[in-house]
Amino acid sequence: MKSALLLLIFSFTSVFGVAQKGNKYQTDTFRVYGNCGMCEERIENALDIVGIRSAQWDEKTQMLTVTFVSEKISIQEIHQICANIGHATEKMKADEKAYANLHHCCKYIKHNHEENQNH
Ligand SMILES: [Cu+2]
Repeated sequence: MKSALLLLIFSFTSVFGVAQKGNKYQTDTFRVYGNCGMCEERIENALDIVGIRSAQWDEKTQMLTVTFVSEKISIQEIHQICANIGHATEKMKADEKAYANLHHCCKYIKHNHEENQNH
């Protein structure tokens, strides 16, 4: 009888532990510079990784909403991933090479006078 009670307590605590583990999602919204649907695809695909539950980038507002497991990935790393693929964020500059390789419609930096009109 005593051991059955102990078992009951054990199973309760383990179920509670699992439930807690599954609830460590964190959501953040921040600006990621971009232009179009291609940018959206590029950003969301790059963030389709372990530790990130969902990533939604909005073309009109240029805001990224990301839900992630803070134990697996940090918000800094998420900014870094965007920067690495050529998309600057409100905290991080874009990788220059990656930016240079973006499709011309995705180049979000606007110059006062157009230097290259080759498209
Ligand atoms: Cu684009």
